Amino acid sequence: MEFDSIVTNGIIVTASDVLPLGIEIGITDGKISCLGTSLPRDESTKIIDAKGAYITPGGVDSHVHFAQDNSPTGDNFVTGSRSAIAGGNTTVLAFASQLKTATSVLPTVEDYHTRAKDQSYCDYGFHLILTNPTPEIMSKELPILMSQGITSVKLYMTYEPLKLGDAAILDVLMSARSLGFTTMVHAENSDIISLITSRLEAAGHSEPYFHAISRPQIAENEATYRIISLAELTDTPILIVHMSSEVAMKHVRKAQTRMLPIHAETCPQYLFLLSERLKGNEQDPFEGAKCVCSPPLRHDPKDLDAMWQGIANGTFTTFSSDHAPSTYDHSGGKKLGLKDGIMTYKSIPNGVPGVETRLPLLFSHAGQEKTSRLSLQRFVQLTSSDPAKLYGLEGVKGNIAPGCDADLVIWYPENEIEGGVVIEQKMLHHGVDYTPYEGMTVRNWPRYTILRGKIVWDRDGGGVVGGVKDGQFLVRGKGKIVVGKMGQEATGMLSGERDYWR
Ligand code: DUC
Ligand code: ZN
Ligand code: ZN
Repeated sequence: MEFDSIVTNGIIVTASDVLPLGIEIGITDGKISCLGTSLPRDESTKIIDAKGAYITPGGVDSHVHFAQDNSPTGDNFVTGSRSAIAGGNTTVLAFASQLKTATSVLPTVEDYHTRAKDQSYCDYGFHLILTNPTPEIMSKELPILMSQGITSVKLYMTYEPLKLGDAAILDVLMSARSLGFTTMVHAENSDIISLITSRLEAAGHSEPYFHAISRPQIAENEATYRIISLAELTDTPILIVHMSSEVAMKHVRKAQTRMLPIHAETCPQYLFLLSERLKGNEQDPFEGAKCVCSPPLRHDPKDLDAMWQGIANGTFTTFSSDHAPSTYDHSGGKKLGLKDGIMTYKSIPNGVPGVETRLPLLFSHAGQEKTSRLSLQRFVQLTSSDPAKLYGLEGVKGNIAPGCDADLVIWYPENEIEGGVVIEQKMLHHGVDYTPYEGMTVRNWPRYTILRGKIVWDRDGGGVVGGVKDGQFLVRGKGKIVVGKMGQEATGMLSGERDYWR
């Protein structure tokens, strides 16, 4: 057997195993053709030496916002995907967002295709944000999109221009059940947030810190319980995105214990950052705007610990960046919330950047030591293999196995980077002008990112060495249920009771 390249001298980590040092990866035509020892080679075979370091699958960041109209100042596909590969990602799933007034989503998706085509350093796909799921869209257009590889949607339970009421959510869940697309949900109670927001406004509390006060954990808790109930009623798998609080996470855990197909995602900001970051400082009282995201950063270190527990014990299926790129020092970015010296948290665009730092931040805590917060296998599950399964990329992405795309991250040998890597805005490749992780130290960083057999990131040999035409649109299949199963009666229902109305 002839290989185009062989990755040698590394420790391969998959979702299930940490293989012994020295198993080699043979790559042909951009795909992994075999794993083995002493693979045959000749002078034409390219040898990539991992120098004894860990090798993990290329990251699948299943929740990023690139080139969306509501964040015009940050990343387009070129800068966002450039940042992605520099942080070890080979796949991103971004969003195509329907306007509430749009009665067809096909032009929306076409538009997003033009925003990405030939402008991506890594492979990419789209989730569709549904803000107006008309019967026509659900019955005629969703099947078309699914046949074109867009097999997931995101729904919002909050934000006036985006949110759906329970009736519309139920309609979408019923069609998800019959068509087989994956449904992601932003779960926060909109009316709780509105009530507190108007009362804060009346009391003159408008600084960025009050963003966290306006969206208490109970808002996430209620909406999480509600969406799980709607999913249970309709027997539909869901994924609750960007979870931030233990109370809400416990509903997920409980549902999973009952084998309901309820998946959950958390993000770096909910493992590493607290609401005190929303307070400004003397030099810049508005600086907290950099950390405005929703759900908001929580108040107590115990909140972070609870999310870490969900990471380790399997409650979370995916760990995504929710990279939401708004430039800080820009009148159309975060500074929309600062006019004539008056701070208005309500007007600050939501979200933090993080596509490049996601993998190094989590990898820093993954390992086989007692002090590790998660195993290396969990790291792989959360960051690549499970998002690939959930979003219809199993067998293609997220695994180091024959037949899969040769998408790999080669890290530095442990302890080779003395003192670790200090995260600084100036070393990152995104189009945003800050990182919320400035000054934090991570123990390792991707030395190489390999996309379908090609080195696209070589930290010591030129940095970004891939091109904007390297990334391909991924025609995804139907997502797989990773947790639980369908086909159970909802609590209190008789066997077969749903058949009366389904
Ligand atoms: N939801 C997201 O998914 N990202 C950023 C902000 C938000 O509300
Ligand atoms: Zn959201
Ligand atoms: Zn998001």
